[in-house]
Amino acid sequence: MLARCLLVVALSCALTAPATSSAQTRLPNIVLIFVDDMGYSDIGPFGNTKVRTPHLDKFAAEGMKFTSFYATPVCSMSRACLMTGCYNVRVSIPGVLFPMDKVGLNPSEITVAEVVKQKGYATCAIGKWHLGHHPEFLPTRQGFDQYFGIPYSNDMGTKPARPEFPPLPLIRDETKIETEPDQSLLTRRYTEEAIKFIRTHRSQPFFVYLPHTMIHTPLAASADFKGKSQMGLIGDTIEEIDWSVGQIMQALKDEKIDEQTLVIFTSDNGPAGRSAAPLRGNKTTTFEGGVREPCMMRWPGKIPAAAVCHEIAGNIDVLPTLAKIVGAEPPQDRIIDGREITSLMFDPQSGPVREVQLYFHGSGQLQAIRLREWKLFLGRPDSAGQKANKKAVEGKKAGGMPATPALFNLSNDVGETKDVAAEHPEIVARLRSLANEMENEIKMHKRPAGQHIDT
Ligand SMILES: [Ca+2]
Repeated sequence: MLARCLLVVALSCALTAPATSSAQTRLPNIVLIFVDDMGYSDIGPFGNTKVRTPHLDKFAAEGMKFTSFYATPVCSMSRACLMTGCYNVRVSIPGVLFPMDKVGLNPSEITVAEVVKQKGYATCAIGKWHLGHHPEFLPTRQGFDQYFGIPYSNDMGTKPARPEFPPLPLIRDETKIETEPDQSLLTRRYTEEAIKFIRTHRSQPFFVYLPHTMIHTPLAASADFKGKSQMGLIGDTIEEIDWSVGQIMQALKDEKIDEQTLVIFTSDNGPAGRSAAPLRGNKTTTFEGGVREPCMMRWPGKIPAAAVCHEIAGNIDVLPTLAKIVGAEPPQDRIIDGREITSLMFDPQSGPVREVQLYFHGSGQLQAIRLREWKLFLGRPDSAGQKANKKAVEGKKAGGMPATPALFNLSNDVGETKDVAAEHPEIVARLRSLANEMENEIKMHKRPAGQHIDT
């Protein structure tokens, strides 16, 4: 009887063996595409009808769009969030790092690359790092096996006209291999590097982090794209990014690993000097147009196709989410602000994971807080951040930061047009109190940036 039972068990195991074959139990590859300065409505899946983004349209049809996915108003702070799972203020990374700065992401921070490396992932960063350009801060010191790219923004060189800056460096790993590279070729070169890495590491789990230099100014597109869009040079660069996505998806298909690969596509902040309509404001502001980004995720068989998730999520959730997916421990010895959002990825109707979002300005000032549908601008006294915000949006019909508390209901007013603070004093009080509490906690438990010491 026992023998017969064992035989039945053995047979049933044999019959179900394909479900546990190595191809299906292998940890998924991860490709994280992070565009610079791409606004909420810059691509077809998020309502742009001028640019042609067929590859991103297909991506949306095969994956999930996130409509409340938060970055921050400017470059370095978003990358700090993405790499650490924390608000940038907690890890003391300012809004934007410059070539003369001596600070960078502290080498003691545990990045998302270091998290997946616990599980043996091959890792590479290709593009704009912007978390410190001194050797001790480079991607190769933060969990990435390889690095290729420009370590900060592409307007921080001697062209177009910033004589105070050194020539823009193009770095491989930790070595400067070129200066002032032809920027019209960057999207293409980054894409080729990513595809080479994918093909070389097809037989092991890999993590490709691809933070594009485009579509940050000075804009540049290769000859195949320049002058081809209906939206000027910015449209050309967007269409080239779309091409890049298509090339990467094709490489994954060619290698027969696209079904074992999670691809995430998003951006670091709102559009520079352009509209993010229907959102208010743009880059540098804490209006939705400055910080709410297009985001899509694709993982066949795991993430439902043509799905939309409206719940709050953002850059700070990427590290805990990828840790969950690869079965690694997120850092236990420090506070992580983000949450793992796999429940949303697998079922967008499964209910909120994170109900609160804090809106820090590049100056470090906490300017607003969102709790579910309610967003409160704290209306703090005139500060550097408030002045900077006002300056940034003047003449763009966005208006400056509200000088007194202003409440918006994002569920019916995503454009932040109607201040309803006077009608809901109890919600204003609750959100103000929550903001103070969360800000104080971060101040108490913030961690220092890395400090470069000249030798
Ligand atoms: Ca940016």
